[in-house]
Amino acid sequence: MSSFELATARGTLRWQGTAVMGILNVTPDSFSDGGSHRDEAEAVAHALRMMNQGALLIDVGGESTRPGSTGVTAAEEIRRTGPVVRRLSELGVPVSIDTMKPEVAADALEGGAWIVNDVSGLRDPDMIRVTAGAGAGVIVMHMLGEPRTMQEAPGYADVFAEVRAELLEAAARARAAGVASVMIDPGIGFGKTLDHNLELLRRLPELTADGLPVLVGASRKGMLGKITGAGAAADRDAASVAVHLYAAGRGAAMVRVHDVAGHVQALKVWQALAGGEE
Ligand code: HH2
Repeated sequence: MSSFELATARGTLRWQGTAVMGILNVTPDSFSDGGSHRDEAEAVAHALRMMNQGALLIDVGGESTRPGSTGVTAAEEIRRTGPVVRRLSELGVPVSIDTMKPEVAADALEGGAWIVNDVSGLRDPDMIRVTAGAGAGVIVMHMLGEPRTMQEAPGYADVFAEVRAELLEAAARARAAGVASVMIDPGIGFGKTLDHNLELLRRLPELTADGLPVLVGASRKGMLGKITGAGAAADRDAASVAVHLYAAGRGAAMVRVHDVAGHVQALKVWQALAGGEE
């Protein structure tokens, strides 16, 4: 089983095999859990529940990036995420901030966050500056276009080659600016058809071969609805476990999930079996 490490100024995350990142959306409109954790106390309680269930860290997001969403201002995003990030940090919970905005990242890092999770793949140069300045780690995700329009007929000449090249380029920019810990993520569902998503997942070993830890986030996403016919996002937890076990088998260092308990249980069994094969 591979070992991974993300060193940040706040602390170092170390793990073996595939770790679980718990999703905490403090938004009114996220596609699966929008509106359920708007109250600060409830959001913190949910995060602590996920940590008790075995999450390694909590990803706090204040802006939905579901297909078609139009975004919110930095001030509104900070209003949603700032207090929750601060409370979780006081409680010793490692937090990543899921944002495309340097102002929001800066506020979260000041409030104790360890890692910036940027679904726009560091398009804004200020994001790298803010992250490097705070000694934070970064997750670079691939997205084609922007959430409002990304699912309108996404096209690539070679999806795997393009996604890989963009991720490596952004990771190199971050490293050159002094960001020590970088994780990459192919961005399942972000400007991708079902076939694009499937190819990216099948070819994960080629992405992990580049030496950077790889995160996969397919939890409850539309591709799982397409495959299974499960229309409601909340009905896709078994499908989420299936896709993430597949990713674990292809070297994913971390999976980003809503159902932490189910994933931790499934990964323990999978790792007990797979570990014995080595
Ligand atoms: N997916 C979502 C949001 N952030 N970050 C990374 N690194 N990888 C992902 O796949 C990813 C992400 C979208 O899912 P969710 O947060 O559940 O929904 P919404 O954007 O509607 O809040």
